[in-house]
Amino acid sequence: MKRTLLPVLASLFVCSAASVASADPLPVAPVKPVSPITTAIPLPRTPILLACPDPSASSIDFALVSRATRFTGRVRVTGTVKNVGGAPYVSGANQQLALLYEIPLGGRPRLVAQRAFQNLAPNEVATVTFDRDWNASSPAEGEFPPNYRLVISYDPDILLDSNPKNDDCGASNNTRERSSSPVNALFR
Ligand SMILES: [Ca+2]
Ligand SMILES: [Ca+2]
Repeated sequence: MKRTLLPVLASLFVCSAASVASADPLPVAPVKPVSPITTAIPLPRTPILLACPDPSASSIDFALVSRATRFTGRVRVTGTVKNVGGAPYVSGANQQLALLYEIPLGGRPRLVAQRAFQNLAPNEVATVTFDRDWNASSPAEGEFPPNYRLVISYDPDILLDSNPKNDDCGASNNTRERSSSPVNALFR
């Protein structure tokens, strides 16, 4: 009797030991204190605006003016010049132009529209538009749509005219080019 009882008691002890072990709460890892970030320099919320006039070729947009068939219609290309500087742009009437070029794939730029602009307050815009027929199933428009280029053109003497209020302080943003492939998406 004693011989058969011992293994049963031993197994009971093992079971109870295991159940006690599993009921133990998991060890909690000590939480490391988060060190405060003292070296990071806070970024400015808005880009630094220079207190000077800066007309820029800010965008080229496409819109469907009217639709004739499934794949054809009339399209408007709009180039937007915006004074992104922190000071007003104040100039003479004929000293600056917004030029819009169409550039076929592998071809030469062709001036398709121009617009004289004059004074621009900060964030004020001037636009130049060009309307044309479009065939989204053609090779020249559907398959290989042209690029459009917006250029701000100044009177060559603009820096010598004794008027600092028309001296563009950012020359790198005076040209923008964009593919017209989004036009074909307007027909889908
Ligand atoms: Ca000037
Ligand atoms: Ca500029």
